[in-house]
Amino acid sequence: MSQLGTLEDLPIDYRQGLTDHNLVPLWPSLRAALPHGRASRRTQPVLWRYADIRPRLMEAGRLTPIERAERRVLVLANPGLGLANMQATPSIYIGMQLILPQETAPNHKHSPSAVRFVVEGHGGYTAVQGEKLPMERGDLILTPAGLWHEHGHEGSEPVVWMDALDLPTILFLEASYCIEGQPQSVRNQGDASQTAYRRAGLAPYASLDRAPDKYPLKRFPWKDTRAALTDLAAATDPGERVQLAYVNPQTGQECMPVLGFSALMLRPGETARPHRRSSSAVLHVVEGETQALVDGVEIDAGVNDTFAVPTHAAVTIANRSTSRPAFLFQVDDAPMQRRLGFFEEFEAAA
Ligand code: 1HN
Repeated sequence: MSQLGTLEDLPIDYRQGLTDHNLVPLWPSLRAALPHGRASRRTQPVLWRYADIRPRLMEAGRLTPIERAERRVLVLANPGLGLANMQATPSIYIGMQLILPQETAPNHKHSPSAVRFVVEGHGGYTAVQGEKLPMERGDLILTPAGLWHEHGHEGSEPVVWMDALDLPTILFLEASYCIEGQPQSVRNQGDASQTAYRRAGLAPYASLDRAPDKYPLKRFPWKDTRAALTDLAAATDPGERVQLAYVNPQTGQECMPVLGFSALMLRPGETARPHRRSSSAVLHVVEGETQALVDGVEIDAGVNDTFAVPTHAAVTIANRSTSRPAFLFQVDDAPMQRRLGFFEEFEAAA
């Protein structure tokens, strides 16, 4: 490999002439754009503890009325990417949203796609295109690009959920915008999509005569996800991965276009050693105590804690309990990378 020329190698008036005409030589920047062997990352393996987030979120509830926030959210920002950029990883936006009893968060729709994963509290709901979706702990709610959504809270304690959006990509593409709307008139068939697609393998008969819907199922109850993981773990050999992807039940493909969502279980005492991947991820502990090693950084994540996994990272995740399973929710950008044609899984982790 020969040494590439630098900017300083070039005569100053030549460089000035390039600048004057909005031109840039590639070769001084080629190695930075195409590093050998492994992508260079600014994303740090960072842990956000719920114990650090929760009191500050509750304080935000006292400091900022919902009317002055629209969405009362603390964003989990990766310091390696610049806190102001609101990126947990290059492609994944994560926020923790608080809604207090009787509050509503107004109806809107936008070009980024979002999901909500409920962290605590009862009685919250999201209405999507007139369909009222209950939100209980661990439920996954889809609010895809272009669909009207608003939130409300009919319970008596604070409700907190995690928002995961593809916002960084949509912002990077200079394509992010929002439209505000009148409050939705909610249909009396609440949770209709969950009713229609209650069980994998059963679909509404009439759906066979239609082109696949983009988002036929909008709520995935945790009760069912947890039971499915538990049954799968019991029916597979120790060491085999117990991970279920949230999919479009009509197509079997990922349920959203840019980000992917899955739930995984670690058996008591188990350590998962997933292959290194070209995708980045955010992991959130639903139940149990875990210890992860992400590119050599030790991360102890317990219930409701969240951590970032950079692209190309070497990862192991251990369940620290030898008597109880651990459950995690994963957000990754593998769907976008697959569609763009460069998703890779590398050889076994070291
Ligand atoms: C959004 O629409 C919500 O609807 C939450 O609850 C967070 C962050 C960026 C852009 C849109 C919501 C958001 C968001």
